[in-house]
Amino acid sequence: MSRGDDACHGSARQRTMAGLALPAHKPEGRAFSYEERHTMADTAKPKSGSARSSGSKRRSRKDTSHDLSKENKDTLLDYYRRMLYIRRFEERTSQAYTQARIGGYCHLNLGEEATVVGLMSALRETDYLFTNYRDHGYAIEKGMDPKRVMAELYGRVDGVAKGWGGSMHMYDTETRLLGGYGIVGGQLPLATGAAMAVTYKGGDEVVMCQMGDGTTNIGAWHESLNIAKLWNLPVVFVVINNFTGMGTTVERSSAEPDLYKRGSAFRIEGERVDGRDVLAVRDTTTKLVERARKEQTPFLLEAWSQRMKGHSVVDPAKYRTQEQVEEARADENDPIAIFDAKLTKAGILTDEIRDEIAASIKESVAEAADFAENSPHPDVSTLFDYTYATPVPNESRRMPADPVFAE
Ligand SMILES: Cc1ncc(C[n+]2csc(CCOP(=O)(O)OP(=O)(O)O)c2C)c(N)n1
Ligand SMILES: [Mg+2]
Repeated sequence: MSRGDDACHGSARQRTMAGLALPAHKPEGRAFSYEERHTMADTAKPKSGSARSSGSKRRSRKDTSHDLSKENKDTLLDYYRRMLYIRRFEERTSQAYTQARIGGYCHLNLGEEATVVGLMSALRETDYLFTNYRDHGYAIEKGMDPKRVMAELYGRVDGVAKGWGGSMHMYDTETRLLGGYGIVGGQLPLATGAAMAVTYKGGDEVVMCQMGDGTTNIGAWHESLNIAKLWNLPVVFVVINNFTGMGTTVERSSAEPDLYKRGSAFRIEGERVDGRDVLAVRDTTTKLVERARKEQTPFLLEAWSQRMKGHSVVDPAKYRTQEQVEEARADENDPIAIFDAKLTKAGILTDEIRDEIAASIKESVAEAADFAENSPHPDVSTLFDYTYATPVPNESRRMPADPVFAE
């Protein structure tokens, strides 16, 4: 067992000392293979045997390609534009972070653009959204002004949360994104509570609760799914499976690595979708969201895709081999390259349109960065303004070392 294994799971000695007869972690624990990931989209319906055993009896890759002639061309180009917007916005964010213009933690949606756009295309404006810390793309897609999202990243007063939240805490009651949460699983009980409020008030809104694969082993997962089903709440739990929680693979952390099945203990129906395919995500999500609205009951959706970079901007992702990194960034896994090829083949996306879209996005993202750069930092006198729900006697705006604290 390596040092890393000890650090994560406790050494054999520690387990003995604790008087526990726990088995050592399975040494064969591993990530899904490339082939397994490719065949995952076939496994939307529960079946015997997990993806783990699929190596020996590989299924043929299902053709999930949509008949584009039935789609509105402008809508398809809009999806393309929105996905590319998130890509360029996140690249600019990464650049600003490495230039120390953005501080704190910072996690990007690179590689998840089709999932973000597909999910958001299935929601009504009045539906609610809760996400984890990987929230920039969702904020833009839910309707927040990208300039204000960038200003939030820069920690400036014009940010959506006045610069106090930063990357992980996008929040806006108007567009109904009720946060960005840095605590893994923190959003689940809140989303469940929001769905209860909707039911209590007799509304027809649906709550979407986004999270990562690593979140499905947190206590709040079990508590929230249980209550959501028990009380028949209109919430769609969405697991973004990028196969890793920081550096730990799904295979290593989940006894049931087919995550869409994880709702079965609560009798919550689950589906899995190829998160690189924007139309597949839109369709599957629309089906579940509308069922949640009509049937007033929760659903579970797993969307899988690859993380193009490390866990956060500063993570060099040394736990992945060069081959795995190349695989994650390859055109055949890149949701934008996949959609570009599809639209080009169908004659919908031409060189001229592509250039036009690219140029307008470049301009808009640059504008967002300029706006953030020119927005003021919050004044130090506002330091305590949003700390307490009710006013506290800090009119003096004195700092912690000042006498008011010594009284
Ligand atoms: C309760 C809690 N435990 C641990 C952490 C540290 N942590 C931050 S992100 C993360 C991994 C989460 O992975 P996943 O849910 O798969 O989301 P992803 O980053 O892959 O999108 C961990 C363990 C935390 N923020 N909160
Ligand atoms: Mg993950």
